[in-house]
Amino acid sequence: MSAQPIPDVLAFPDAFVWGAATAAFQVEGSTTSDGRETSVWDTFAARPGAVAGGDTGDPAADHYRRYADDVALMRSLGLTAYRFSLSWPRILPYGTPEPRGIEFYDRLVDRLLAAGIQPWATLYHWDLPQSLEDRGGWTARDTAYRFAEYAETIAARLGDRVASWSTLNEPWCAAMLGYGSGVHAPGRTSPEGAVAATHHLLLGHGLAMDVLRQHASTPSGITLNLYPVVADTPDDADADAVRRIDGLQNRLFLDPLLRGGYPADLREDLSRFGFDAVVRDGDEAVLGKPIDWLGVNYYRGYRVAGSARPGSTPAGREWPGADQVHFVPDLAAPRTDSDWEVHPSGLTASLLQVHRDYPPVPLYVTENGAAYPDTLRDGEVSDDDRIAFLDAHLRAAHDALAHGVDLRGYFYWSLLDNFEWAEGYAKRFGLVHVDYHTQQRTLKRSARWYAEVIARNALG
Ligand code: IFM
Repeated sequence: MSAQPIPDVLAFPDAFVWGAATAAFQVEGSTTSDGRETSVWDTFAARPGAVAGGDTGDPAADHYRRYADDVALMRSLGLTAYRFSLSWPRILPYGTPEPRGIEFYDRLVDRLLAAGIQPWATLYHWDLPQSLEDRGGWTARDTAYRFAEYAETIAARLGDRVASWSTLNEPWCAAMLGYGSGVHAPGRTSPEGAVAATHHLLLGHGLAMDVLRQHASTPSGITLNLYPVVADTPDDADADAVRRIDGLQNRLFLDPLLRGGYPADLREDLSRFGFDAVVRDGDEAVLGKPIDWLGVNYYRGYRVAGSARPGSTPAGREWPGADQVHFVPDLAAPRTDSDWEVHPSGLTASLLQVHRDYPPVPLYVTENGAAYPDTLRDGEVSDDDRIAFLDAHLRAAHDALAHGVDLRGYFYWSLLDNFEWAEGYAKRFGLVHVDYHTQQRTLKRSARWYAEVIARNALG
């Protein structure tokens, strides 16, 4: 049989959603305006050495004040959706609704709708109010209930207009980096804390799903950062390393959300960190409330081994119970400015993993993107590296479609250059370059390239 020719033009399905994403703390700035409470990220960034360059949430991209201009930029690119997050400390500081914070999102949503852009709102992208962290943060079960209260406050107000809701963004990061390795806020380093935070975040998700069902008729889901994990060799020890890392990164979240319970092997691995004690009878039914879609954030894959290999890095504290695992670098792969290997086929692999191993659920790539050392010269940012990244990953997304994956949209991370957490402002992920001194926006070459893809609904 002759091989099928690869078509020059790869068309995406009708109504495919083309978006770009941001998150409140990363773009808004104005961290002390309009009654906003301090978040864990404000506190963490103030800690010497926690964030590169001593950067903080100000000025970010000043999106809180410039959102209308930013919506005009989105419109000029032809985006059909904008994925942003809502700031809990602006909306419900110290547990009391703050009209000025709520009105900001009201205006943003209305502005998007007027521009013909679907508002995709995420309830939690890591900016926990500090007063809740002071009461235990996500290690405390009560935070899940406070999260549902917050969801109710904002869904009651925006439920009639938000096109799609997400409860959490990347709970793995919030739990494991925030409470395990401590490289993210609140900067705690306890495996027990990381495990408790994982469960309480997911419990909060389930409780918030109920709230969203009451206040919104539009689809609701959750966003996970999934990584395809492969073994360095066929050894049993390497296979066990895959089991552990795939378990902690992917199955620990996918199974309770889509299959009604935590995987038995992980329950066993994590029992020494008190997992069984935090998961109460009946909780898994709450975690498994039906979702309308699943968001997949994809950046890279992992090659793992059960012992040290040349150039490998041992698993850190963000991998509770996986102390023997080593991450093996792919020296041949190109790297982004974050030093992440570029593996476009890993996007197809992650989407296929969900498609193959779980009950059917519509999928969206809710984040995918890369930092590169962009320079603004004569009013231009010639980021051909980012165009190559985008092109390769969109081809990988298309490949997933060709394999029957129910993929409904793609969001580039990020619309704007922004605060890249512990890396501060040094890493630029945006389609739009931001001069942090003047706040001038400049469309990068990749933005124009992406706009052409959107206009044609096709690559090539
Ligand atoms: O900037 C982050 C975002 O907040 C969550 N996903 C990964 C991005 C790049 O690191």
